[in-house]
Amino acid sequence: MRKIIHIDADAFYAAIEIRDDPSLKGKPVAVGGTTDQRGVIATCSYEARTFGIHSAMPTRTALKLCPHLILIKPRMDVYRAASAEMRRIFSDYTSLIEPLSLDEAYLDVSESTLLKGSATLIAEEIRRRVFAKLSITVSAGVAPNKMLAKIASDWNKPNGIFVITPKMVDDFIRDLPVKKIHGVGRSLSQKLLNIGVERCEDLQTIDLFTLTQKFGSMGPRLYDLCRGIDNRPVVSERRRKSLSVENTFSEDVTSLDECISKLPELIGKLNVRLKKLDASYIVNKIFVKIKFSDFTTTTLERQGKFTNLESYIPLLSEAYDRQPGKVRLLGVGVTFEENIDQQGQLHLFSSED
Ligand code: DCP
Ligand code: MG
Repeated sequence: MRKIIHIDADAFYAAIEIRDDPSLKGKPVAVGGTTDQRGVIATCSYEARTFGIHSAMPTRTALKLCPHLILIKPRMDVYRAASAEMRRIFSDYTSLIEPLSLDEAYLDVSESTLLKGSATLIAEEIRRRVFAKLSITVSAGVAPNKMLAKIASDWNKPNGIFVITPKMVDDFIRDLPVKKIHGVGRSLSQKLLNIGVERCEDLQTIDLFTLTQKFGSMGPRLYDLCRGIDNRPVVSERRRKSLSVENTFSEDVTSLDECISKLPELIGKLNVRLKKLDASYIVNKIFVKIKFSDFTTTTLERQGKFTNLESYIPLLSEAYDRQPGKVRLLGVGVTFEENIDQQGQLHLFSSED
């Protein structure tokens, strides 16, 4: 039997904004784009939610529902930093962490011996530590699998915890509306309603064969989920070894100069993506990739840490000279230092050195 924790921060972007400007506390606050840019709401405080405002709603609509809504532009860098802090706390309990978004992650703590091996105590401690360190609240769900843990973290949101013990699973799942199952969206839940299925208990009466006939590959999955069975493992994010951006041109590029003129945009995109990674990623090589019109591909890499035009032009020139002619695709990228652990410590030497 596994022990899975699902953590989800409450009104994440908005909570960070309120933390950094306490005068916003208790007010309807939304983070999102302005109306003139056809903006949408990324998220909003629970006060704003009482007006019917929610994520992905056009800002224009939100302001109609609540004219005194305080609208704040997103500060992704700050949210990203907060997310990294949270993950650092999680990593004290397990290395099996599967982030779903900046504010959400599954933790498999089955093997943990901390806090007497109690997943509930671990989840409580994580909630306390996140609040102490970041001054935001997170909700937690504890259950024997991912599906149930995710449902559980939503159960007592905001600032809540809910534990589904193995013994509770059968009773809990029976009453659960099928639309609460991850992957059962509006259209599927309508289809299920059309055949008289509203709760998991109703779904349990349909046999595997019929479910597969009606819902294809989703059938067997539904058969399991409505019984509270979900064997998906928690998969930790593999560390990136490299990062690149490339562009396939609508028309072949015919000279080196023209290739060089395409570089600034590519490098710009690369740098935007690099900024999104946490500080533990250290560039050690840069590379270019060229696909020629005959589909042969060449890449050329060089030691270096600067991702600017001056660094890429000589590389590109050299790679282009291998087969001067028409170019279909151009890419620029970097590889990262690999001897770095999750905490961002550089291990160039083993402990004996
Ligand atoms: N987000 C976004 N656009 C969306 C949904 C979410 O930009 N359509 C961002 C803003 C959220 C963050 O992702 O703060 C996390 O998403 P959640 O769905 O977890 O929503 P919140 O954390 O804001 O609220 P809660 O989890 O309390 O419901
Ligand atoms: Mg959240």
